[in-house]
Amino acid sequence: MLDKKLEAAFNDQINKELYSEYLYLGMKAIFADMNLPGFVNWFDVQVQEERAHAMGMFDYVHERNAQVTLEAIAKPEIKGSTPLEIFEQVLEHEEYVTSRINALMDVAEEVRDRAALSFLDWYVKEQVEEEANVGGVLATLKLIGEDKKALLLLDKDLATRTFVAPVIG
Ligand code: OFO
Repeated sequence: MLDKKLEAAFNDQINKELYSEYLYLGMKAIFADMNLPGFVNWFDVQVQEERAHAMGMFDYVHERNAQVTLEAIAKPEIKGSTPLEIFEQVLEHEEYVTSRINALMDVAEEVRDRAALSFLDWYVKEQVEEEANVGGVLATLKLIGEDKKALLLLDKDLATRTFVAPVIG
């Protein structure tokens, strides 16, 4: 059983993970329009990761004999149009998600749910990786500037990213 306040916080985070999936799907479409298949691949992996993050919580809520309540997923708001601007938004978004995972941990702490805290540790570590991964691409994009050849080299590099289904919890 989950405390009702914690159950609501988990449901809110499931919605945010699904929004992340939708946001990255929107970004994938922009890179497809730019003819940058490596970036498309990078976002495709990101989309799958976000779905896995949402499903990890979805399954956990059920495992705790609590209820999943799905809400509407907001329209993704993509602010920029260049690779650099889009990755600035991705980093900003991941920092926001980190803050939400921390807020979820705060609720688990408040209701003294040690099992949930232990489960959420995985997400805390995952957010460190997410921010590092995005920050790496962003740093490279800043170095590249207007150099189109260098952008195509980065695109080739991003084409090698693969999705590995995470073992959550
Ligand atoms: Fe689910 O980590 Fe990104 O948003």
